[in-house]
Amino acid sequence: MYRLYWTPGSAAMAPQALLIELGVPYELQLVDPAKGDTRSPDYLKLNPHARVPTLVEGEMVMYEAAAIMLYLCERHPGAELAPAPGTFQRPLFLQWMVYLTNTLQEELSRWWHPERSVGPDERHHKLALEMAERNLDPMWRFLDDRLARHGPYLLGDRFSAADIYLAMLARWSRNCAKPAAGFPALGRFIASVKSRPAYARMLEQQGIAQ
Ligand SMILES: N[C@@H](CCC(=O)N[C@@H](CS)C(=O)NCC(=O)O)C(=O)O
Repeated sequence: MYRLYWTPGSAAMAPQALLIELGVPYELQLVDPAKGDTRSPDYLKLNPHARVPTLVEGEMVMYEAAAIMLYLCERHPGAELAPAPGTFQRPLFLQWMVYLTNTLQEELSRWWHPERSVGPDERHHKLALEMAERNLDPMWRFLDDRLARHGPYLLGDRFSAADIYLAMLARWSRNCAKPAAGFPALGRFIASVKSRPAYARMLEQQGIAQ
């Protein structure tokens, strides 16, 4: 039995959708950073960074959404949500997972939290947001082009956990001047992932309408 600590709309979205895709037993534990849940002594023992998600399985405790995705795919190879080690598409899968978490997610985090880049003075936040948008634009263009030429998924015809991750990150851009959903191939991709029963169920569990 897995236990996933989550908060709505957070980086827990992708691991949560993956647990449902895998069809494995899991329970969800809601933690609300706004109420200080992530700073409670008990939660800090699980995740010293006071962030979500955190995955617990018996004695095993881990955080970092992308690492959780990789671990779950490894634990349940039969679901084929990641190419197996040694297969042709494995390097590409790893490339996408790391690109998404290390590059796209980081820039989106800068958009959501300008104070972490330029400090608490709100006069500087506009510039930080503009910089993040400027950096995000070529990333969305690149992904849109990739999906248009080699899609419909990041691994071509093969759906994988990386697609779940990208759909989550795409949602985080919904309030940007140029949201991911506005790019044609990305828009089709997002609609396709959202139409999967597991992803739709995750959105329902999180109380997210779109
Ligand atoms: N790199 C981490 C980032 C986790 C993260 O920043 N989570 C956010 C929600 S998306 C969070 O817990 N924020 C609460 C806070 O900063 O207090 C991951 O991908 O798991």
